[in-house]
Formats: sequence, C-alpha cells, structure tokens
Amino acid sequence: MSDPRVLSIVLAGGEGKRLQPLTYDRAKPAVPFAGSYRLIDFVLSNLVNSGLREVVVLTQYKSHSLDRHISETWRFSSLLGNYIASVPAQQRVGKRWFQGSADAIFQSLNLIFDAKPDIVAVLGADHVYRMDFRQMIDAHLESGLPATVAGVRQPVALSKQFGVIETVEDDPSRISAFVEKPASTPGLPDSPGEFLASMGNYVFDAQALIDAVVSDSKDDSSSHDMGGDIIPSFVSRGEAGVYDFANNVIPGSGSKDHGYWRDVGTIDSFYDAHMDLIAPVPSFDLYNMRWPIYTRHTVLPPAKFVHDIDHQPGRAVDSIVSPGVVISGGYVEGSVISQGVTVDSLAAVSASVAMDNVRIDRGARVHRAILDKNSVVPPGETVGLFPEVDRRRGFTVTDSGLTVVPKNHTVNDDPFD
Ligand code: ADQ
Repeated sequence: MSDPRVLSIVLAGGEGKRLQPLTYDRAKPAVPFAGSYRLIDFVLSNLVNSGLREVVVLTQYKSHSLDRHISETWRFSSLLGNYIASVPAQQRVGKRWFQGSADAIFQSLNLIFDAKPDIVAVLGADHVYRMDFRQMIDAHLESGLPATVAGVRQPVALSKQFGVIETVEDDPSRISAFVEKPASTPGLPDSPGEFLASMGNYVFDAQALIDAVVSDSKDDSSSHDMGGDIIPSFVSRGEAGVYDFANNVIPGSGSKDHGYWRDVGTIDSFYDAHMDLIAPVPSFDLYNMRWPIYTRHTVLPPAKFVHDIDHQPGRAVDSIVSPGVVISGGYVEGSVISQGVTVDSLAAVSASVAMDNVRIDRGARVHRAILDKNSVVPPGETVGLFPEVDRRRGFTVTDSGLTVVPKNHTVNDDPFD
C-alpha cells in the first residue's frame, strides 16, 4: 500500500495513580515536564514531525488542563485535512465512562468510521522520547501482519511495569508471546539483563482494530485493555509483529538520544527523566531543532539572574531555567526551574524540580524535591533535606528519598491531609 491514510489515536485518559500527588487534579499526560512542556507534547510533536496530522486525543480523567493545553497549543490550519482533536469520554455509549484503553477506542469507533483510514496508530501519551512513527508504519506494512507493537529493551527488574514481548525464535519480527506486566521475566538470549518491553504504541490495519475492539466489547471477562486484552488476542492468532525502536532513526539526533525512551509513570522515573536533561551532554536533547518538541509559549520575559541588595549573586549551574524566572541572590544547581519561579537571597536549590510559579524565599533550602505549581517554600524553611521530617509533615516521600510538595501548598511544619 503506497501512501496509506493514517488516523492516529492518542490514549490520554490514564489516571496516573503512581504519579500522585502530581496527578491529583490533572491527567497524567498534562503533567508539566522540563520547565516548559506537558508530557503529551512529546507524542504530539512526534506525530507532527512524522507528518501524521490526523490525530484524535482520547481524554477522560480530570482532563480540564489537558483539554485547555491541547486547544491552546495544538491548533493548526485544517487545510489539507490536518487536525488534532481532543475527544472526551462518553462520545458513543450513553452514560458509561471508558473502562480500559480498548473500551476508549470502542466508544470512539465513530471517529475511525468518519476518517476512513487504512491504518490506525494507537499511541500512549506519557513517555519522553523522539520517534518517527512513519518508519514503524513502513515496517508494519512490510510485515503484512495486521498488528505491530513497538518494542524497546528495558532492565528485567522492570517487567511488572510493562508488557513483555517474546519473539519467534527464527523470526524476531514476529511476536510469539505477550504478557502484560508479569512479576518477573527471563532476559533476552543476547542480553540476559534485559527484556523487550512494549512501548504502548501500536499500528493496526484499520479493519483489524475495529474487529478486535468490537469483539472485545462483547467479552465480559475482558478488562478491555489494549496491553492486557487486544494485543494478546492478536498474538494468540499469530498476527502480531514487533517494531524494534532501536531501528528508529531521527534526523539530527546522532547517537545522542538515539534509542532514548523514558516511561515517566512513577515519581522516581519522572524525576530521573528531568535529571537526564541537565547533564552537560544530556541523554535526551531538547535542542535538536530538526525534530523539535513543541509546546505552548506564554508571554513571559526572559530569565534574569541578579545580585540582591547585599550583593549576593544570583546563580544557576547545570540547570534548566525557563522564561519568567528571577534568581536574585540565590543559588540553583542541578535543577529544572520552570516558568515564573523566583529564588530569593541566600536560598539554595539543588537536584530538584520546581514547576511554574514556585516561590523559594530568602534562606530557604531545597534538595531532591519536586515542587508542584504555585507552591511556596517560606523564608528559612527546608524541604527534601530530611525525608523523615517531610514524611511527618504529610508530604509524599519516595523510597529513594524524593519529596513532593503538592500544587498550591506552602511548606511548613503542620502536617496536612
Ligand atoms: P500502562 O501505561 O500501565 O501500560 P495504561 O494505564 O492503559 O497502561 O495506559 C496506557 C495509555 O493509555 C496512557 O497514555 C494512558 O493515559 C491511556 N489510558 C489508560 N486508560 C485509558 C482510558 N480509559 N481512556 C483513554 N486513555 C487511557 C501500557 C501497556 C503496556 C506497555 C506500557 C508502556 O499496557 O503493555 O508496556 O503502556 O508504558
């Protein structure tokens, strides 16, 4: 099939429980990332850069800020049939919300009928990576199989977070078994410490996907999940292939972020993905303008670094500092500082992530903490330095000792709910 018509469906309805408290009042794909972005910007940028511009985004859980972000950022001319449309739950079957991700597609079948695509790409919305989906679609068409799953190598210890792909012995492009999130898995023959994980990105022949979700909708024992039910059903019929992400080539990336893919489903992985960005030679390069990551830019003045009235310099090193930030007599190191943050005299921020409009007051100290939007660290307060103290104050503290201060919260010693 030359030049197939492709409809892309982005699954953006996930609740993101493991990212709480960052997902208390926003959908996971709307969680801010790297100073200026939302997680969903990565998959949408990949789609636009891949030339795939018929896109529907299926939303559900707390989708207000996600819908607003999509409508304000991802508007482009509808000339030539281009669109990115955010579609809320309950489009099709009366009062019912989507159950699993396959039900979300079943309830939205009218969108596929309207677009009449040859191919449907179904993509997750909460990963940090660059990927040319056209290359995956080409591999899908070449295989002649009705379903293709994108695979990436991950450490075996992470098997319970991912779908595990096993391939046919003499044909590594075909899937022989697919198990969703098993407690453990054997490693690959050529790399015993790794397995092939599903990236949650799939390409289907349109009719095959329609048939699969319709048949799944009639199965009461199904959890109506793409990874748990739909992909295993294709695999059981010998109809699923795998596209190895290692083969995806991005212009301008060189070897730098080739193969970089981060699932940011937990606080620790979300934090680690931020730390990946600030290394002098980062493992993921936001500056590759041949494959740009787009986002919404608000009207903000440039970042500013000034001495305070006592002549203390305002400084930042090994950090990302976004527009609208003012660092006045404070010190920032190894951190990601989002738009509109202020860091005051004698304050020290290290190894941390501060989201939009956070205020870090005079003499405050912040270390290994994620400060959600609008939170305040008052004069002389500390956060992240003593995880036990933070736990007693009611903050989420991960096993690795990262503290998360929720949105709109002022740090103090009073425990809160
Ligand atoms: P998970 O990410 O755990 O695993 P899931 O929670 O279904 O699976 O989320 C997948 C995507 O669908 C996310 O972008 C989420 O926001 C969205 N989503 C979830 N429920 C939805 C619903 N009801 N409506 C709309 N969107 C919904 C999946 C696969 C694994 C794979 C990992 C890779 O199931 O096999 O390894 O992704 O991260």
